[in-house]
Amino acid sequence: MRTTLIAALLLAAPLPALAEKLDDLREQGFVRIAIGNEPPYTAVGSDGTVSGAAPDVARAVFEKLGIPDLEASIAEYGAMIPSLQAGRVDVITAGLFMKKERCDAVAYSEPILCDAEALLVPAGNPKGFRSYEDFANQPDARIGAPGGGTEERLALDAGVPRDRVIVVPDPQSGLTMLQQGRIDAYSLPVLSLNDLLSKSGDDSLEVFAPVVGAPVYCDGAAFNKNDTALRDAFDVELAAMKESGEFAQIIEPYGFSADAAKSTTREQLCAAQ
Ligand code: 6CS
Repeated sequence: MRTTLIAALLLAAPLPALAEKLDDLREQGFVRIAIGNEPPYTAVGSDGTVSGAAPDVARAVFEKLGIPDLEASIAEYGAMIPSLQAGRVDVITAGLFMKKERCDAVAYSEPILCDAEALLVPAGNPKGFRSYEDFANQPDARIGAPGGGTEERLALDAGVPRDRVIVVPDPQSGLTMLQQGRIDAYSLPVLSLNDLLSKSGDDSLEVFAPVVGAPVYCDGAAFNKNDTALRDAFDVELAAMKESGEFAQIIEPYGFSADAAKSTTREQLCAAQ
């Protein structure tokens, strides 16, 4: 009898935490999200409107949880988790790819946006960049990548010296740095570079994808480890949207595959990289 009672009390424990957190957010009227401003994952219009596949999914889920709006703050990828842990944002909805070190630091939802890695290079790819190792093996090759981002980590892990992995603050800066010859290539996920190149109209550049040897990654919404009850409530609504087709209707116009996200799990992704 005693064990059953303790188990029942422990199982009941999350409910007050969830109810309290949801009440706080409903009272606040919005969820504070961290984004990167990297279309089609995330974007902030000139009028301040927030769009992109990640915020659009989050907006739909939180509406179902009774929180009608989002308040976005733009951050470098490497600053997003510290901001979440410090309580400056409620959730990261930015295409922050799941990998073990991040899965240890935050409470991810189930997968949302999946993509391969790519390189923006001069047309014809004259230096033959196909992998991050290629930059390590060419003594003067400089690769641009987001600070604290996956591509920066992949380049460093492939042996590219720190002084040849150039931190790029945002996609427009990366395009300009490449056009000016300050970097030899710029690395972001495929859909981000396709969007950047198509908007630039610069036919002297091309996208090489996928980067040989780099995994396909998926993101999830990333919650503070203390908010696993909120994360679980998010996942319930996300699963229902995946089942109903609403999830695909949101992300596929941006170029993402609903099937890719549905074909994997947080557990698999967090264990893999
Ligand atoms: O999760 C990351 O680190 C990467 N995600 C995106 C959507 N863009 C670049 C960034 O490095």
